[in-house]
Amino acid sequence: MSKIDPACIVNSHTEWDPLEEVIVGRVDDATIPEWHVSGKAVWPAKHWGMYKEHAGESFPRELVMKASEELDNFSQVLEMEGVTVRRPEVRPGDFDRPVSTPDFESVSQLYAAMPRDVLITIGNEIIEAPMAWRSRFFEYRPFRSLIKDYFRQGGGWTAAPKPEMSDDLYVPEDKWQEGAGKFVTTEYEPVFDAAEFTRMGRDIFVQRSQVTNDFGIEWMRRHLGDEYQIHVLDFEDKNAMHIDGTFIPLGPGKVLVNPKRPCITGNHKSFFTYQGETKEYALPDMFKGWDIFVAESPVLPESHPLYFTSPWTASCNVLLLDEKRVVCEASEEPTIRKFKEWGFDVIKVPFRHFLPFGGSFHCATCDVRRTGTLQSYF
Ligand code: ABU
Repeated sequence: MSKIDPACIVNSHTEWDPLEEVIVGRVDDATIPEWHVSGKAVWPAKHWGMYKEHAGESFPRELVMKASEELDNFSQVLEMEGVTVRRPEVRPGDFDRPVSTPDFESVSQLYAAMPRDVLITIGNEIIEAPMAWRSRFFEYRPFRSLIKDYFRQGGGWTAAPKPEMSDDLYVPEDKWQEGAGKFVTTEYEPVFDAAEFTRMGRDIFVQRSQVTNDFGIEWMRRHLGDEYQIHVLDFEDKNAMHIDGTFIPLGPGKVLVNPKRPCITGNHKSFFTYQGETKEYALPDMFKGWDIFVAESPVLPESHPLYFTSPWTASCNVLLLDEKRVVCEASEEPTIRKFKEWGFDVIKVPFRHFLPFGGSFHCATCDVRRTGTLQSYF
């Protein structure tokens, strides 16, 4: 018999149960992190010069301001849909000052824009992730007053072991080579970003990536224990970082997939055409009978600045308010049309100025409570 209490202030088991309470990030004071091999493994090459020359400076202020307005508007939309929204606390100097520990120094920190990267709610517990970038070592801090408040009200709270982040955690830059299955993080100690895990009740899916190592996945497996099964999926993605732009659960028996990053894990194969080519999508057998929805290509112009990620977050990184309602980026017309064809009610929210910071609606949030109980969907 599970000890999980569905009436707890912290309670979330899937990406699709009805959303009751959520944390929405803040992009205020977002600061350019320093150049490091862990970023080189994922950041688009056209922005490398910015990291090398402007670390410690603000991202373009006008962009930060517009992104911040979009987050405020998104929060209001969620509230109008009946969701309670909480926001982190950003204090002056949180990000634009150097970090120094016995193991490393970094000229700056980053932001509190992406709660999904640093926090994950599993059942009645909020887990703080042991993130892999030095610039994100203290990223839990703007969220601590919220987490303490949830803890006081009965929520569970665990901080995974803080990584040392010495040079031993990273492949040195002169040895680093990009390629499928090549990772910049070693197995020196457990690291993961919370957005690497996606939840479908008792089954949780994760990928080994540039920021999540096998040691980190094993930590999560042992921490969660026998009530959960952790499944590792492999995708064709040499810059892999976070599963929520690649493989997105939409409800029991439904998953959204990124056609540019096919899954290469199992024997349950589906086929689709992408840019004139037939692509194979190979999931574990447990997905037999599931609907595989193929994401539409994003319409974001090539010239749009994306400092951290590919444009696919614009079409894939959606937020479900329940099994019917989905929040999509307002300019992504093909994505909106597809979701309507698939039977969803689409809530259109403008988010183009936020996208440059590395994610969309899923990344910018962290579930605190969704109505529901722990179930098996397979
Ligand atoms: N959480 C951000 C996902 C990044 C990407 O898929 O490009």
